[in-house]
Parts: sequence; C-alpha cells; structure tokens
Amino acid sequence: MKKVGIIMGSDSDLPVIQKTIDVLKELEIPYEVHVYSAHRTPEEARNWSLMAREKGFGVIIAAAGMAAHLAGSIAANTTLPVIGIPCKGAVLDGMDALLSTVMMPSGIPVATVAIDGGKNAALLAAEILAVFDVDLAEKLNANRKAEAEAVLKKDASIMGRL
Ligand code: RP5
Repeated sequence: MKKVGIIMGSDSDLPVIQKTIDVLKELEIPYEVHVYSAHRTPEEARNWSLMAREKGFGVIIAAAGMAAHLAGSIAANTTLPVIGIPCKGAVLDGMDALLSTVMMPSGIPVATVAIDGGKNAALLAAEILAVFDVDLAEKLNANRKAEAEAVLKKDASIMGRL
C-alpha cells in the first residue's frame, strides 16, 4: 500500500496531527511524519515533496497555522494529491490558515479540510488510497457503519432521558 506523508509546519501542530495518526493507525495505513516549515525550512520541505512519489507516498497531508502556505508550497512540487489542514492559531481562530490553505490560485490544487480537521484529513487520504484498494474500502465502509451506530445509540439514550 502507498504511504501517507504527513508534514506539519511546527511541532506545535502535533495535537491536530495526532488525530490524523490515530485514524491512520486504526485503518493500518502506513505513514511518515515530518516537521518541515514552508518559511523556516523551505529547502527541506521542497526536497521532500520533490521525492515523495518516488519514495512510495500516495497522498500528502500538510498541516499549518497562521499564514499557512505549507500545503500550497508542497503541492507546487508534486502531482500527488495534497490535503491541507488549516490549524487554529492564537489570534484569528484559524481563519487566517483556512483562507491561506483553501484559496489556492488556479493550477495547483489543495484539498482543504476544516480548521483543525485532523480526522477528516486522514479519512480523505484513506478514501484516495481506497480507489484502487478493495480491502481499505471495506474498512472505510465498516468505519462509517460504526459511526452511524454510535449516533443511533446516542439517539436512543437521549430519547430515554428527555
Ligand atoms: C506555522 O506557524 C505552524 O504550522 C504553526 O501552526 C504556527 C506557529 O508555529 P510555532 O511558532 O508554534 O513554531 O508555521
């Protein structure tokens, strides 16, 4: 199976990426995590992205906050699908990162998930890999079923209490 490459702009983004890692582990998808910044370590971020396809990655998740150009700059150096996670910062509640990540100019796409959407980033990455992987698609179906059952349990519990 192709690996998921996870890049975060700072180790302060780890709480968001932990949610991504938890889902990938549960689905038994191989991954690799790095801290590379678009502005603090531009060369490392660029070199890693240029080699990503060759190194066996199938999709990349990039998480960054504030003026979050990480996902876009990674996407500029690879034609692998890039999923951007805008991370909440201290000042603008993540709106800065959301707009920086989602508003990519035409030609270089970044699939942007919600602010701090670490879980959805992992699920979207899994869905991309599952296009040609029947076993993984089955795991995703089972996952959806479990989520639906959990909601119905909550429904029954609320109805019993209110
Ligand atoms: C971004 O700036 C990082 O992705 C992080 O979300 C934010 C703050 O980084 P630190 O100052 O905590 O390293 O580049």
